[in-house]
Parts: sequence; C-alpha cells; structure tokens
Amino acid sequence: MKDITLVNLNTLIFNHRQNCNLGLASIEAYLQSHGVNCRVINHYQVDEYKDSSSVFAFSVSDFSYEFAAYWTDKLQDKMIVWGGWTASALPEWLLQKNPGIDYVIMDEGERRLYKLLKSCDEPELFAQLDGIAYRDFDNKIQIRPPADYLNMDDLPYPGELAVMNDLVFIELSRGCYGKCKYCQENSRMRFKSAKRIVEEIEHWIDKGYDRFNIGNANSLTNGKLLAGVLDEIEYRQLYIQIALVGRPNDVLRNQQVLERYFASRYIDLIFIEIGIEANAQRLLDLLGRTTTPQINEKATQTLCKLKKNYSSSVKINANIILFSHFEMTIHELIDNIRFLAVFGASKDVFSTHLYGLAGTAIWQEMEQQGFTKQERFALEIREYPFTDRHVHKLHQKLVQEPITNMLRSSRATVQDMQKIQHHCHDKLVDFYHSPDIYKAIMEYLEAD
Ligand code: B12
Ligand code: SF4
Repeated sequence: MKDITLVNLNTLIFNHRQNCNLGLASIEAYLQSHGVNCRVINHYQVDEYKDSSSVFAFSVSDFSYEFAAYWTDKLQDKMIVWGGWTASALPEWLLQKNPGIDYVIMDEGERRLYKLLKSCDEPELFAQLDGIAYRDFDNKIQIRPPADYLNMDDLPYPGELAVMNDLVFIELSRGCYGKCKYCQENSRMRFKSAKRIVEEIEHWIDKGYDRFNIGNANSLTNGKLLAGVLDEIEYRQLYIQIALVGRPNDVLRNQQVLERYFASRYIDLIFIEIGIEANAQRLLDLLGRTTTPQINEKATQTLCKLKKNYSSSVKINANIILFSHFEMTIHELIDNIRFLAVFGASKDVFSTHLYGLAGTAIWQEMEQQGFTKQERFALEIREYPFTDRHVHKLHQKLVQEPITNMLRSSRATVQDMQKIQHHCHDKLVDFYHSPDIYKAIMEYLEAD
C-alpha cells in the first residue's frame, strides 16, 4: 500500500505544546493500526519531506485553507487528498478552485482515507467509497455524500496530537443533533461506550497525563453515558481532572448526573463550557438555536450553584456570540451585555461576532444580503454591516477596528485576539453598570 504524509496546517498556534489536531491524531492511529506507513508533519516541513511519499493529505479548516492551496499547488506530482471541516462543507468549490486536489474526503476520515489508499492497488474498491468528491475521466466533478460511519469503539487510541498543553482531548461523541444555522456540524450523533472512554483515559494515565477534555462539542447530551463514564472512573479509582462542553438544555436535562461529577471525590472539574450564543429569543431563533433565554439563564445558574456548593475552582464558561446576528437591534445587544455582566462567566470565551461559515444556512443568508468573503479568510464571511446603525457603529469601534489593526501584523497571535476580547468585555460591563446603558452607549459612540 502507498505511504502517506498527513499535513497539519496548524497556522494559528505556533507553540509546539499547543500543536494539537484531533482529526489527524485519530487518522494517523487508524492508518497505522491497519498497516499503513504514515507520518504527520507540520506545514512548514513539507519541503523537507516532499520526497518521502507519493501521497500528501491535508487537514483543512477555514483558517488554514490558503496554506493547503499553496502546498497543493507546489506538490503537483503527488496524489493530493483534502479532508476536515472545510473539505466536508465545500467539496465542489474546492475542486473547482484547486486543480491540484485529486480527492476530497468528507466528514469522518479514518476508514475513507484507508479505503482510498487501498483502492490504489485494488481499483474495484473505489466504487464502494462514500463521502468522497473527485473529478471523473471526463473531468466532471462527482460527489458521493457520506453514508456510513464507524463504530466509535473500534477506533484505536489517538496519538500525541490529541494533547494540547497537557490537556488530553478524549472523544466521547461525534456529530450533533443541534442543527444550528451557523454551524457546519450536521452528521448524526454517535457515541463511544463508557467502558471504551475510560479505557482510553487509563491509557493516557499510564503515559503520565491526568487532565482530560471529555467530549467534543457536545459532551453533555447523553446523560446515561455520562453516568456510566463516572461509574467506571469511580470503580477504577482514577483521580483525574476533567473539562466538559455542551448545550444549556442538556445541562438542565442531566443536572443530577452533573451534580455527581461535581461531588465525586475522584474528579476535579477544570471547566464546563456551555453555548449560550444570545440572550434574546429572536436572536436565538435567527441562529436556529432551539433554546430560550430562560433555559440559558437557568443552566448557567445551575452550574454556578453547583460550583458554589461543591467545587469553587471550576470555571463556568458561558459562550456568547456578542454581536449575534447582522439583524440584531441595539436593545438585543443590551440583552447580551446584561448576560455578560450578570453572570461574569463569558469573559474568556465569548465570540465577538457571528461568522458566516462556508456551507451553512447563515452563510447563504449572508450571501443573499450581498455580504462577501474577504481575501484573507477565503471561506468565512467575517466583515459585514449590521442593519441597526448603532449596533454597526459600536461593532466597528469595539471590535472591527481593533481586529483590522491586529491583522496588519503578520505575527498576530491568539493572545492578541484575547486582549481585544477582554477590552471589549470590560467596556460593555462598564456600560451595564452605568445608570442608563443605552445612554452610556450613545455617549461612547459620539465621543471620538
Ligand atoms: C476540540 C476542538 C478544538 C480544540 C482542538 C482543535 C484541533 N485542532 O483538533 C482547540 C481548543 C485547540 C480548538 C481550537 C480552535 N478551533 Co476548534 N473545535 C474543537 C471541536 C469542538 C472538536 C474537534 C474534535 O475533537 N474533533 C474530533 C476529531 C476526530 O474530528 P475532526 O477534527 O473533525 O476530524 C475528523 C474529520 O474532520 C476528518 N478529517 C480531519 N482532518 C482530515 C484530514 C484528512 C486528510 C482527511 C481525509 C480527513 C480529515 O476526519 C477526522 C476523523 O474522523 C470542533 C467542533 C466539533 N464538533 O468537532 C471545533 C472546531 C473544529 N474548531 C473550530 C475553530 C474555528 C477553532 C479555532 C480557530 C478557534 C479560535 N478562534 O481560535 C481554533 C483553531 C486551532 C487550530 N489550529 O486547530 C471550528 C472549525 C471551523 C472551520 N470550518 O474551520 C470547529 C468546527 C467549531 C465550529 N463549529 O466552529 N478547537
Ligand atoms: S453549534 Fe454546537 S449545538 Fe449547534 S449544531 Fe453546532 S455543534 Fe451542535
């Protein structure tokens, strides 16, 4: 079978301790366990390794698209495969724009990539592949949608790329039931078993790790599984630190299990992150979030109360998209500010504004509005006008102008972005504490 080089286009984070890529960590382990000779390299090592294999595969996200396009162009004599989030969202567009790509693999990559490699020696296998896009003999683009998924318990343990800053990411689930209009995740949910999850944790403990991010975007969905994982941890007497991420409605549904996590003497919770996204019903509806401001508030309060009762060191992170939608009014923005100020749980995790990600419903709505993507971010719509002129002006002053200035530097870092977010957060909380929020915002907008 052909050797393969997997390229990690980790272009945002430079520190090697932060150089994780869960997708490649899993694919590498799967291919190796099936006898394929493969290695993962960083994008800046492509030149060094270009003679080492005849197949190069790139894990492509919106923010790394340009690097993938650049290297694909340079590696014309190789077989080139793209996979990952962007590849899954826009296979046709990518093949049209990048003549050097041979195959785009959509969604779950492990088995599809393995079968594709195998089909190079056994061509009859190619006809059985799902989740793949390619050009046929007439140069016409063919797209076969993803149909079949792996049993997650059959995945081998991923390699070291699953670790960031000593925090090990353990997949509990894949896919999501949410169908939010701004999100590219739309595959059906599937889960590992509790036993398999805790065996994976033990595997990392044997390697010296004790901090785990359990889940994916949605680790709070399956209460029964969460309870089973905790039973296994307690039965095996594993003392570990855990982070969880999920939806507010799932926090409320699975409150009792979560309380067990807070109370367990084996578990030290690092953080629990929940997606609030907006604090006004119309905004939540525009985003396709099937929750309400009341549910969001109650879930946040529930977690804050559990923190108070059991574990004062856990961070409750309530992720809000501050400028949640281009149609938001100034009063809806004030609702969001109120959430930020009252719960104080969003400072490190809020997103400044809604991005249109390729292939999502929001992206289509943005295109209908005539919004266009920028040169630098070829697959995201990040800059656009807000309908409400006050919202627009506030966004320009607090968010857009600082970001534009930051991006003028070629070495802008995640920390630079965080500084902008903190300044923005603190300013908005100041507005909240003034006698009249609306008036305070107007005065800020008028001042130069
Ligand atoms: C955990 C996580 C992180 C972790 C780890 C990231 C990582 N690089 O692995 C941390 C906290 C570091 C992180 C950071 C960021 N993240 Co993040 N993250 C996630 C999250 C919640 C889970 C990812 C995960 O565990 N996946 C499990 C692995 C096994 O799946 P996978 O990565 O999708 O890979 C599979 C397939 O995509 C495919 N595949 C992937 N690569 C390849 C390559 C080939 C050749 C093939 C064939 C297949 C293939 O096969 C893989 C295995 O089945 C996802 C949302 C989600 N629901 O998955 C967001 C997500 C991936 N993150 C996202 C973003 C935007 C970011 C940040 C840019 C945020 C920021 N503003 O800083 C940074 C970027 C950091 C970086 N350089 O990667 C977006 C990406 C959007 C996009 N279209 O590009 C997502 C989709 C969330 C979202 N909906 O917005 N993130
Ligand atoms: S935003 Fe979160 S909850 Fe919504 S569909 Fe995406 S992963 Fe699911």
